Formats: sequence, structure tokens, C-alpha cells
Amino acid sequence: MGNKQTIFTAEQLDTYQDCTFFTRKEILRLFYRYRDLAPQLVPLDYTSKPDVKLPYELIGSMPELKDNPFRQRIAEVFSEDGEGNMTLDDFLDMFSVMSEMAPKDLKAYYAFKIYDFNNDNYICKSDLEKTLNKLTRHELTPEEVGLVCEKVIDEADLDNDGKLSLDDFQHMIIRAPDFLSTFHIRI
Ligand SMILES: [Ca+2]
Ligand SMILES: [Ca+2]
Repeated sequence: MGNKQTIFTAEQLDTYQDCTFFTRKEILRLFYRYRDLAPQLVPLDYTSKPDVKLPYELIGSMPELKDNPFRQRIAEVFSEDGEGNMTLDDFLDMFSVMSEMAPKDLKAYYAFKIYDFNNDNYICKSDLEKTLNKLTRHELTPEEVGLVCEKVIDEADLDNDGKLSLDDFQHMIIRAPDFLSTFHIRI
């Protein structure tokens, strides 16, 4: 009421509210963040659903992501094109899942996808090595990484197939919440 904005229709804003953990105000604030990345590309009128995508280079340079060792994977997983180039919808989804309002199991679901570097729906030893190297910012020796990987798989691999399914991973998160630590953003 009295809040005149013509960027979105009322229906669009309702949909965004339903599909994210954000209020109208937060959605609009994030829209302006998105637009500020490339004002020449992003129109101020989204009522006719413009076909706009911002390149990964712009997304990954945002202060919320630029120091995150998983920024590229995060952008890839949330982008419809799988390459990190983001529509406004992709962008809102990403911020929503990474917000403090998102439940842990939803974060765990996306963390699993992010750590599954080769997108085969399992976290195998090499996925886990990459993950640990990034989580520890390459402070562990390869031997140490190898040992931690073995231990993690040993403890979390409930069906003994040598790799972690989403199910295995969700059990692991309960005991090792550090694996979700890079998935929090304050907006
Ligand atoms: Ca994998
Ligand atoms: Ca398993």
C-alpha cells in the first residue's frame, strides 16, 4: 500500500515472496544489487520478463562472494545455464538459499551439489579432496587431505559404496556442521 514500484507486477512480487525467504523489501533491495552490477544490461522494468543474464565475472565479484572459495561452484549450481551466468531468478534463489532464513537441510542439499564437482550426484574421494582444499584454503598437505577424506568417507559412507550420496552427506552434516559454513550470506 502506498509503496509504488513498477519494476515488478504484484503477481511477480508474490511469486518471488513464495519462492524465497525474502520480504518484498528485501526482494527489491536485491533487485537493485543485481541491477547495479550492470545498469546498462538490466532494465528497470521487469514486468515483461526481460531475457537478461549477468556474466559470472560480475556475480563472482560481489562482496558476498568474492572471498568465498566456492564462489564459482555456487554460481554454477544456482545458474540455469550451469555456467554461472545468472538471471534475476537464479540470483534471488542463490541469495535465498544462502540467507540465514534458509533451513539447514535446504542448505545441505545445495552444499552437496556444490561439493559434487563432477555433477554425478555423489561426492567421491576426488570431490572431497577438492572440497577440503578449498575449505581449508590449501593449508593442509596432500597427505593430510588424504587422511581427512578417508576418515570422512569412512564415517559418513553408510552404505559402504565408497562415496557419499545425498543421504550419507545429510547424516554427516549433523556431525560436521563446518561443511555448511561457507553457505551463509548476510544481506
Ligand atoms: Ca561427484
Ligand atoms: Ca555411500
